[in-house]
Amino acid sequence: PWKYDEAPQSTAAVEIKDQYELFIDGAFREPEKGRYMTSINPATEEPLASIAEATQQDVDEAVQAARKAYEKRWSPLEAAERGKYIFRLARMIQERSREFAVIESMDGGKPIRESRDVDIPLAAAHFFYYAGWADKLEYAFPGRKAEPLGVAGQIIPWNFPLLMLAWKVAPALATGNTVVLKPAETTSLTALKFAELCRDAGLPEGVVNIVTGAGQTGSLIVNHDDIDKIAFTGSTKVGKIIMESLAGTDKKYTLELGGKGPNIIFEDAPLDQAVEGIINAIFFNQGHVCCAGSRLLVQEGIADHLVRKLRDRMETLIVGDPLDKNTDIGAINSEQQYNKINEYLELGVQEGAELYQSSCDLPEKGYYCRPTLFTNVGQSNRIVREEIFGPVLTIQTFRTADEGIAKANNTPYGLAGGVWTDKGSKIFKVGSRIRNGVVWANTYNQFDPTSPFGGYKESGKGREGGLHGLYPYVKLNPR
Ligand code: TXE
Repeated sequence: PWKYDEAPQSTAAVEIKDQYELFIDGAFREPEKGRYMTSINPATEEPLASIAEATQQDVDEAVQAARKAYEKRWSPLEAAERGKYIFRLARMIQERSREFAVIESMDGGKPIRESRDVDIPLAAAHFFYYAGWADKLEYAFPGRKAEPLGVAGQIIPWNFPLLMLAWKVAPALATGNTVVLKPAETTSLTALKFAELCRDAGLPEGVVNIVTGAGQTGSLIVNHDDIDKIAFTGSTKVGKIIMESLAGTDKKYTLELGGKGPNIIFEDAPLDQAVEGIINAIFFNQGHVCCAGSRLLVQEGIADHLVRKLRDRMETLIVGDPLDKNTDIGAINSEQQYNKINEYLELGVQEGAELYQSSCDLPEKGYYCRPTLFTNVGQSNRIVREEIFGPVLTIQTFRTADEGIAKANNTPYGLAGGVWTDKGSKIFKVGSRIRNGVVWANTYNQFDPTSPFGGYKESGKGREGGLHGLYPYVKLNPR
């Protein structure tokens, strides 16, 4: 669905350099302290590239460049001209989508089919969508004048690297802000490739700055005095630290944090379709998805039958090389995440749950994990309450809709979930009582640049996407 039209495809070879620099004020430059981190290819455990680590002076320079660009070059520009640049970036992502997809899969471990068909086209779609808003803000905010905030500091995670960049950069630019963005340390390459596009598109210098580094660099951005807005996607733990750091400042912020999505299957659901939906909900992107349907809630009468069908379907999933077009489940993003998932697998067994894993072969090297089901779990089990962020599904049953809803809501999180039933009225009744930012009906993981996304409770603050995604980047004044 994201293939807007056929953009002429660049035939350039996919290039991964040995070393990547910071992108500040329209040019690539070495980090002030000369420090570099190594990005590992999780499918092979081999080093992929060295990535610059930005320290205080680099972040200062990036913020200064963004401030100057905001005042002199970007906010004074005609809105329609800003829109043209954003369109150009969208188009360039389309043209280079093959290269982006391969780099994304090598750097992060996700199956090439997903980066090719979802991540990259959807990233382009966000730039197209927000480009369209640039000169129509008076219609987005009738009767009010929407002014940019200034410099936005944006920190993104490793599960959808280019897509998360698009979620954040496109609305910021469309509303006249400039950007200092930090990608996640394990997946910086597509953001740096995007930096090349900004340069080649002739985007005014300093409008987009990419500073790479670990959490320390992120916290330099969060605490920088000359940044007006923070947009963060990542763990609830870091989200809380950021919220505390920002208390008492007048920086605006949005946080998109963790989740433990309930996927509720009623007895009258179309079961074959539901099985596909359950598989997609938890195994898409190795389960590294904040809105993953990681808690399956099944109505009692069909539970045994559904679990059997699910196991059969899991046996057909191919786990392996992210660059192989047949692969369903790629590599776990990092050694750290791989260890975290394995600790949860052990914990689940200790908690008394019954573990089932598909019997597929795994490559000898690389961080791979078999698709996993846990049955015989209780509401108080940590594997039910905590975000695992891997291909691990817990299964609970319920008798009545009320019980299903109560279980769905019994979590510190509230990001997304699904409801499966043949009855339209039930979808609306149940859906409206689930305290999640998104509830899908008879489907899962549908994303669209026009739809807002964001959570309740510990899943975050604010909304990104759609018209709502413009709000965090503007101050509204009377006309
Ligand atoms: O996340 P972090 P991690 C969850 C998921 C995962 C767990 C840990 O459960 O297993 O978090 O992942 C930057 N100030 N999610 O440790 O640390 C960091 O450099 C400012 C869910 O990788 O939150 C990276 O760019 N920034 C989530 C980004 O924050 C800081 C996606 C995310 O890293 C920082 C990712 C600090 N003090 C993980 N510390 C989702 N909602 O999709 C780190 N960072």
